[in-house]
Amino acid sequence: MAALPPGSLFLGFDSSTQSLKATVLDCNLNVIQLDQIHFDSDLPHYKTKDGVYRDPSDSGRIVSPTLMWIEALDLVLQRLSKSGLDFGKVAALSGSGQQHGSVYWKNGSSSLLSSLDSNKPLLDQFRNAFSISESPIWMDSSTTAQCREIEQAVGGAIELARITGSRGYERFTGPQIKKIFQKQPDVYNSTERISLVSSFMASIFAGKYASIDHADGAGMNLMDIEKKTWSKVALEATAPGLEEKLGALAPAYAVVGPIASYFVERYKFSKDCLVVHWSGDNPNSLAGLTLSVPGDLGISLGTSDTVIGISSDPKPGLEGHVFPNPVDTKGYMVMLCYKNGSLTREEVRNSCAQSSWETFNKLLEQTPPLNGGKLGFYYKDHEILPPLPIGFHRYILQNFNGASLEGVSEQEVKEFDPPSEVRAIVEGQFLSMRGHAERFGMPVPPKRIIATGGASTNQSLLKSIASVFGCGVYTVQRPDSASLGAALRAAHGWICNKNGSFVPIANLYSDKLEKSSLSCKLSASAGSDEVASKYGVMMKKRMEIEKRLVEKLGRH
Ligand code: 5FX
Repeated sequence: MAALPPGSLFLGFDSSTQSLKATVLDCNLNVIQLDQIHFDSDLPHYKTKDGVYRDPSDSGRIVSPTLMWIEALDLVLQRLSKSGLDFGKVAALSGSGQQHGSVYWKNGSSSLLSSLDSNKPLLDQFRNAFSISESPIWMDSSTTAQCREIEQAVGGAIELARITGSRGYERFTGPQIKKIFQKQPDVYNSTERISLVSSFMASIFAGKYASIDHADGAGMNLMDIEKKTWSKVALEATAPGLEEKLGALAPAYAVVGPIASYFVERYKFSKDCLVVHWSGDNPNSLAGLTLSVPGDLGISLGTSDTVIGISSDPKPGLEGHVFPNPVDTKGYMVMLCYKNGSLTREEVRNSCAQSSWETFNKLLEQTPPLNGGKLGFYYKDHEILPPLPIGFHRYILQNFNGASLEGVSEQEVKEFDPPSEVRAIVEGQFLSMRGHAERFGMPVPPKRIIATGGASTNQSLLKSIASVFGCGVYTVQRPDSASLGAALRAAHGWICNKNGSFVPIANLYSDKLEKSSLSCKLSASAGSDEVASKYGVMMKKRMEIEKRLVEKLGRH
């Protein structure tokens, strides 16, 4: 097998909701440089809040300006260059895109992509490239009607999940495309290509339309996850002439092509630098966290909280998602996604802990595990899992001793005292993850959990995860697993290309993991089995209450 050439660098990006990050790895897989553009503060003229626009006139519609992502790209490259990065050493680049978000290229834009003028900023050249200037993103929840229509047309929600890995989800790209086709048919007809955020950014770097990769493509309700081709029935249920607008799919480890001359001339990249297909942030996090066997669970605590794992034999159902594994030719990754993550924890921190994480952690640590039977459901935003609207719901379990649910009943209450409220949101979020992970067939207890994302630096949260799940919680050196994973995948794509066929990704790091930026350490030891088993009983009650809430209030 070819080795990574000495002195070579691998560049990974993460085009996420709130920022564009870049991570540079050397050939020993150590991070040597990082940079980041924050959309709200670095590009204030777009007037985004948390990187998005929430449309007050269309409930649940959440979009981001497509051009902002392009301007951020030029800016992050300028910053990397100013801080001394020699782009000429970059052997390959790849990236992560926030999943599901879509970009609509206007008829004729392919020639624009292939003839960029390196004397001009990217922004000036792409002003007229899109048929829609605001890209729908993963936070959008305005397409419930389209989800139900697509499910019905393919034979039901379970059938759509069996084919595409997920039932109809509002944020998935198929329902978003269907809404555009229904509400703005002229716009749909004037679109020659639809990209995901991932393949959109790859297209700019390659100077031609990049394929959607199999892992991110599974987040669209359009791809047959077994065959890894577009599903005819899902395409037909979504919009006419769609296959042509989507282009062919490709494995994530394949190469789109060499970097466009624009970047060679303007930033002095080598003309041999390869653009490896970009993928979704979650698939790339799986790579960056080096999750490799069933039983390894990744929990990302960020704007959205996600749980990811590996499965050789997934059973797609009404909850969770199944995607092809982005760094393997076989096997799948499974994922649960919560919209209410850090922003909702912050809301409780502000109302109960004087806006201070220190106070929040103190309150959490001073309350007992299981919270005296207090259970809470906190949705500051429309939740994805379960599909519930904005609202907080609090219950006290009567006669709860953790041994069984016999004789246990719940009483709904209006509020908790601040310490109980803090523990209720934390335990509630982790109990929900455990409950849904178990129901989805992820191994119980997990072998190990690797925590990542901004809030994974909070030791008190990690301790709670360890005691709710009953296993050790590890952390990686860097919380930005998506851009690190993208840089690692750039190296993986380079090796696969050099080798002329697929190479297992572990070959890249098996002899140097401990010495590389990919290593992880135990941050919270498994709590007691007794406590974990009591949490198991509490979790069952929580799932019962959740089911009733969905029946009463859920999006159907
Ligand atoms: C996954 O399905 C999601 O919607 C989110 O985790 C986005 O990927 C966040 F960028």
